[in-house]
Amino acid sequence: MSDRKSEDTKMNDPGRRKFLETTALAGLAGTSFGLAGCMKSDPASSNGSAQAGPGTAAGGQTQYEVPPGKLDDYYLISSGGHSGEVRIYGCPSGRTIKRIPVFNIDPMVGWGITNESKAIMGTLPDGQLKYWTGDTHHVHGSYTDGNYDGEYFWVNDKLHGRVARIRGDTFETDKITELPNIQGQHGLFTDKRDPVNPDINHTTRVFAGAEFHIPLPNDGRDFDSPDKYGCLFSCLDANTMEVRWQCQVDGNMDLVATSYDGKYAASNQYNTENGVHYEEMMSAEHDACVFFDIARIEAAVAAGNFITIGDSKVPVVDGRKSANPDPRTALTCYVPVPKNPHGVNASPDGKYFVCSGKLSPTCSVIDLSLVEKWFAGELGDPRNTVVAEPNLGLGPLHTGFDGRGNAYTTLFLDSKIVKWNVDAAIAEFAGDKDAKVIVDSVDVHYQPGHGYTSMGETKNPDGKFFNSGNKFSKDRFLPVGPLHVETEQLIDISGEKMALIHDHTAYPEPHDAIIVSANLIKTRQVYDLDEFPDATKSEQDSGIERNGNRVHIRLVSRAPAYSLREFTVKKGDIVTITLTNLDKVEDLTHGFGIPKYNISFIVNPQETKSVTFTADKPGVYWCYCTHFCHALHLEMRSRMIVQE
Ligand code: RUQ
Ligand code: CUA
Ligand code: CA
Repeated sequence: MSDRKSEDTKMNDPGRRKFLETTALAGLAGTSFGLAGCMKSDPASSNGSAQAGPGTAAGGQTQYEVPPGKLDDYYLISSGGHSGEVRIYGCPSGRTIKRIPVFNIDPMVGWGITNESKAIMGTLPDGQLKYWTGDTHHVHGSYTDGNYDGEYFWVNDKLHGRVARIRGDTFETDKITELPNIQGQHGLFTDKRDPVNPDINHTTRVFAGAEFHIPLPNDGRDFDSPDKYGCLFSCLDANTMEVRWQCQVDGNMDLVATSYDGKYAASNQYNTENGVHYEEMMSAEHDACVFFDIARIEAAVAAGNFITIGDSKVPVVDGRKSANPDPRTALTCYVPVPKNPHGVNASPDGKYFVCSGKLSPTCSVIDLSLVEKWFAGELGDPRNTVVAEPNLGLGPLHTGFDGRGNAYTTLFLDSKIVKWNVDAAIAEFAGDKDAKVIVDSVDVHYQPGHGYTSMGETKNPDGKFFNSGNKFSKDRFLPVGPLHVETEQLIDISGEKMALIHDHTAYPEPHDAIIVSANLIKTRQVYDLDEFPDATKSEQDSGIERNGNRVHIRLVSRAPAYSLREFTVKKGDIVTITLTNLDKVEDLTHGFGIPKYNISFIVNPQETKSVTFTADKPGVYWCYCTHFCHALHLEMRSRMIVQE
């Protein structure tokens, strides 16, 4: 067993940390980022990891422990990056509770294998999956009155430009939409209220920002004329998952935030230069945060002021600066912020959007009431919407809030979380030299990307926890070869000082997540047979139906047996097996695997799923239950005979 204490000492060795930071900076200097030039001495005090923070009870046990038999207080719903999945962790324990296949194939549940999941993922005319890779970054939930209602969660696929919806009652993906004429679907956020009808106080739209500019349409034209490429912001209907409209912008888009009053969505832009190489993308001192006036865009669509692009029927409005010279009619407002900014986050009081500077050591605080003034033609320069720009440290990426007026920003290069006071930052920006902006900082291990607080993206932040999603773990866990696991670190933010509580591992590579109070989520553990039109309702109804060379096997499972002990098909038959699990007991899931046929899936209590394959290999195949279900689980088999 390794010695925790000596590891802590090792990590707190200042020489070691310096080495890391210097290496990171040297790497950047080598690519002429020129960060050293804008780096003052680190304003965040270096107080090291608070290993014995608040919450350490007598006896060495901490209040954060979730003892056997007890449940976590929160669901931490996280993206899984290029695994293409979404994960659920318990918080504060850090225990992995579920991996939800979304854009990937998952042979455990049969995602990408069953006909039902293939229909959601999308198939080509030959029935093969169109894509089975994805890259998930941002998970956001449905809201009612500014709070999570637990009904749905959405996640982006940066790789193929898609948005998926996950049901909050079963935590399974139910719809996937591919967005037309975009690439690099990165930022995603749900709306929280209707901009026109305030009685609609729940989520009805999902916004998606595209990061890469491409020829419009991308059919081979203009490939060598990047100045003609374009980038579209998309709005999906949260209910139907159809794309309602798109808005063309100057530059690209990175992350997305939405206002609590429903009026605005915004996206930070790191490439207002429209560059194709990184030197070009970082040539300007300011990029922008672009605001979308949702009501005006929808009025423009209703008035027919749109085009369509290529084969897509989706209305596209023009949000480029040249098309919007008058703020009083403009669809978009471009607020200049330094420099290649990354995340944009909404403060829970509904007042501010905070854009992290990434290549600038600052965060820009944008006042939404001033954005409204700009759109009313009363502000002039959109830069006047910026009410604070505190200097926080190197590589600020994402910001969370505690509901007590403090913000917590991840510093990628400094490997720190810095806690700062928003009002003090505003006072400092207005000239108050004594404003105490930085409240505290804590080291994380290492290079944090996203950071987010418990309930911090709702009107009801509870100010208890901040999770730091770190991009490098190096020596934090037992090494397992070249690929290290990622570290997620939980920090207690309930006091004045932050306290690092624990590390947990995360398989590469989580980006953003949300921390949702467990009492807001209501899941179901047993399906209803009637939800599945093709369910087989009893053993007597199971059997074989043949129609030419198409054979349909109806099977039911009830522990410890399948309804058919054997079934016979002929070589060349196209076989569909529909399996209904008649067990009603919670947690009584069965599996179904067919050797040599690449078939494996599970059926939960009262669930029906199907698979289709060509019986091209004669012989005997023991279809067996893959999911441990009963004392006779091993005996739970059916024999498929494929006749020559
Ligand atoms: S990103 S590390 Cu894909 Cu949300 Cu910022
Ligand atoms: Cu049924 Cu194992
Ligand atoms: Ca730039």
